Amino acid sequence: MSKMLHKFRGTLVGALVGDCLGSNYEGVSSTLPWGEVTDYTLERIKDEKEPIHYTDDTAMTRAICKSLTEEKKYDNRSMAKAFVQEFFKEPGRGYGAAVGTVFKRLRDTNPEDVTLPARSQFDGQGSYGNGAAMRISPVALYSRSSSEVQKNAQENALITHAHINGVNGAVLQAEAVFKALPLEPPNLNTDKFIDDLLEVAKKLEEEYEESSKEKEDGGHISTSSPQKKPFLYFKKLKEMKELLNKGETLEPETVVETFGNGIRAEEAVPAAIFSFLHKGRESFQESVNYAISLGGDTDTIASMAGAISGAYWGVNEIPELWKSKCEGVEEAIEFANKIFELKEERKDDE
Ligand code: R7I
Ligand code: MG
Ligand code: MG
Ligand code: MG
Repeated sequence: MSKMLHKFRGTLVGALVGDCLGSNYEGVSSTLPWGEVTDYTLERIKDEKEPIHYTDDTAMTRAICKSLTEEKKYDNRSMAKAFVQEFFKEPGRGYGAAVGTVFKRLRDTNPEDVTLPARSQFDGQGSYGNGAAMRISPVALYSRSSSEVQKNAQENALITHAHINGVNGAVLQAEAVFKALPLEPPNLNTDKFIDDLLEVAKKLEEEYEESSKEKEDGGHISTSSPQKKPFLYFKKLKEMKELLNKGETLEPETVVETFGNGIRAEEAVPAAIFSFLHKGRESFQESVNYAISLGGDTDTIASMAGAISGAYWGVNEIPELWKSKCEGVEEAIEFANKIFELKEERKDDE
């Protein structure tokens, strides 16, 4: 099997097992003792008779895979339709409290512009939840360049998340997966990885400043323009670089103080990238366990850390126990195969 196919499978299976295992703790307010997490993920799940269910993070990831492989291209209308279908088929997968409104509006009004309903969320500021970032890994697999990753991730995020932090969180998570794919473990240059992401964050945040300025210059400050919070991800990535260069194992508390562990994209995405860079260099398993130990939005942080770490390590490095216990592993592998084929075909039209 080609090394890259192995990594495509690792990405989708990694995202899946992170979601399934993390969901056991979603919403715990504090960090979790390492022993508690490993006792659950490496011992207690052995006795599970039923498969460990996936949540909305995976449901939406699968919807993206379905759209890509059916259309054989990136198409935002088809993405929106796939999300709506998936949501109404299984609304009980643990979706964010507000995003259901977007799906209802999409279904009931069938707008020409599928990003319209998301823009009226939260009094017009749009959602800054991590729901766009949590599902984005297939977009990173499908896209051929950083600029394609950014464009597709942004479009995809806008279907549900209009707030700049929700959107940019998805773009950075997609870029992290994209940049992990060509790396050859165990040699991970964390400074280089962060520097590349810093460049992306800087560009995104400058573009946003530029567009806010244009709005003001036009003498019209839109009430629907998202709250200004300049260079938020850039700042967090800078802090991440400093923390990682301390060269010691970092207590989850320190990480949570620095990045947060909540449902906001600006917290969960840095927490996930950090889990990969800090622990994913050792193994896939450590990365996911560490992400869970941060507490808070554990399914989502572990799923995003799992996607990046799976892109880095490949599917064979994901514990067999996890693959045998989580619901939907076969489908994740099939989708990875199909997206891999699709990308191979698209190579020829370059
Ligand atoms: O972002 P979203 O899809 O939720 C994803 C999360 C993940 O943890 C999943 O595992 C699942 O559990 O949910 O859904 P949204 O409803 O758009 O956002 C999630 C939550 O973030 C909202 O329900 C709000 O509590 C909060 N939130 C906001 N609160 C105030 N103002 C998001 N945006 C805002 C805001 O602008
Ligand atoms: Mg979830
Ligand atoms: Mg939830
Ligand atoms: Mg979650």
